[in-house]
Amino acid sequence: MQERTLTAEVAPSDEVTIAGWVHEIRDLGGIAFLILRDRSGKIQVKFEKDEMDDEIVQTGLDVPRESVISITGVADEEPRAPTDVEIVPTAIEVVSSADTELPLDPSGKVSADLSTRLDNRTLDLRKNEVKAVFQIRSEILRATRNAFRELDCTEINTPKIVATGTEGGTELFPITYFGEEAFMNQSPQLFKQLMIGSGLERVFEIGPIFRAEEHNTPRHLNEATSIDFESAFIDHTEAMDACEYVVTAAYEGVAQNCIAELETLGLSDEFSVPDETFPRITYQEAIERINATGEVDEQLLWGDDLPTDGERALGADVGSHYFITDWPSAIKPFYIKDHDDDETLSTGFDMMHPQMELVSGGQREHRYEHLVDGFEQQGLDPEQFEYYTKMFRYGMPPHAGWGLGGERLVMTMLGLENIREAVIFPRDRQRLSP
Ligand code: AMO
Repeated sequence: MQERTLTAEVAPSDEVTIAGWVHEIRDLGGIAFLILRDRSGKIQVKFEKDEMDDEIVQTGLDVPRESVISITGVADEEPRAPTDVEIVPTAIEVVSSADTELPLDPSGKVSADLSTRLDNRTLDLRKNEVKAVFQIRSEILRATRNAFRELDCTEINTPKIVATGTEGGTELFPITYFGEEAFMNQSPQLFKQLMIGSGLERVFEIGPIFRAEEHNTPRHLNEATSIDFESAFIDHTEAMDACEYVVTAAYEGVAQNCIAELETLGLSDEFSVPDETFPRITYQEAIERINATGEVDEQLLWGDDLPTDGERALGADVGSHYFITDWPSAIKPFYIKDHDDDETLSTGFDMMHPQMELVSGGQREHRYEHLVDGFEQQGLDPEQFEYYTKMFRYGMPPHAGWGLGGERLVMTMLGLENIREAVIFPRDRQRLSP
């Protein structure tokens, strides 16, 4: 490819070739301006009609908006230009012409509904405020990975095509695998636990999870990104410490490295990194506080799941990220260990943003007999999970961990109204393409 200078790097008196999208053309009569956009920003290109080659002027002013063009020219200082420099072209090439009618206006002057935007994500991402969300998402993943490394974790990748599910039998997507029934994995849960016995001891994974749930809500996806952590020789309280550390590191990364993006989203003033210690309240206290808010139709009883309106009422009451601990064992999965001194009480925890659940985790059942009993109690056939349970007979240390919803982290951090805004190509009840 011909050498290309990014618009942000163009300095006065440089002779450069720039390439990107036609953002805008302003024809003022004798003089016209084309604004060219690339990943670094925008630059003004000046056409003085009487003093320039007709063909260059014609090409530059006739090219449809959003076409990809390449321009060679000399940069001049120009205080009236948006970046204080403008290019006077000596050559112009239309690299890829855009249709004159676009399904979505990338300048954002004409607004589009979410469905049209998702159908045309390529054009939608040309808007700065949409691009900013995904640049921040990228930073969140970088900062998260970095935090896990600081915690001495090894990054792993586990299979997404599996023979059995773990998070409740009804939420699996079945597929055909060489004539046999298989499923898209709901969680790396069992695999990350298997790595605890391997000697890696501390692992993390950032990858897709597939949930066939019927929910069609602003905070559920059928394909989501799970940020999973698992560590040997820690209990549930230390797993919560690690959770606080990773989530605050994600906020810190964004605060430090996404200043322009936060500004684009109008969040510069209100963005703040949460305090690293999140309040830890028990499930018992949670239901009492929810009941006291009067926001739920029926008073919650021990053993009830927390309804969405209850979670919201409690979140408003607490006002920051917080944990709910000590859940009734009966409503936590088989792989979560009960308290040693009270088998009705689980070591499972949830980490909540005031608006919704972000994380589930707990200390794991590492004692073989208890684990097998747990499968049976949950109506799962332990034989189907033999590949997992048998490793608990060959030296499995106590361990704990958690799973964090990547999109929910992005959504709550940026105050997005719909989780689909935090995924480039969301999968939901209505959407299988693009
Ligand atoms: P859980 O099922 O609670 O736990 O999932 C963990 C976190 O993942 C996110 N999440 C989702 N986000 C968007 N759409 C969905 N359909 C969806 N489902 C889950 C949430 C949730 O808190 N194996 C355990 C974790 C563990 O114990 O380590 C698990 O999967 O933010």
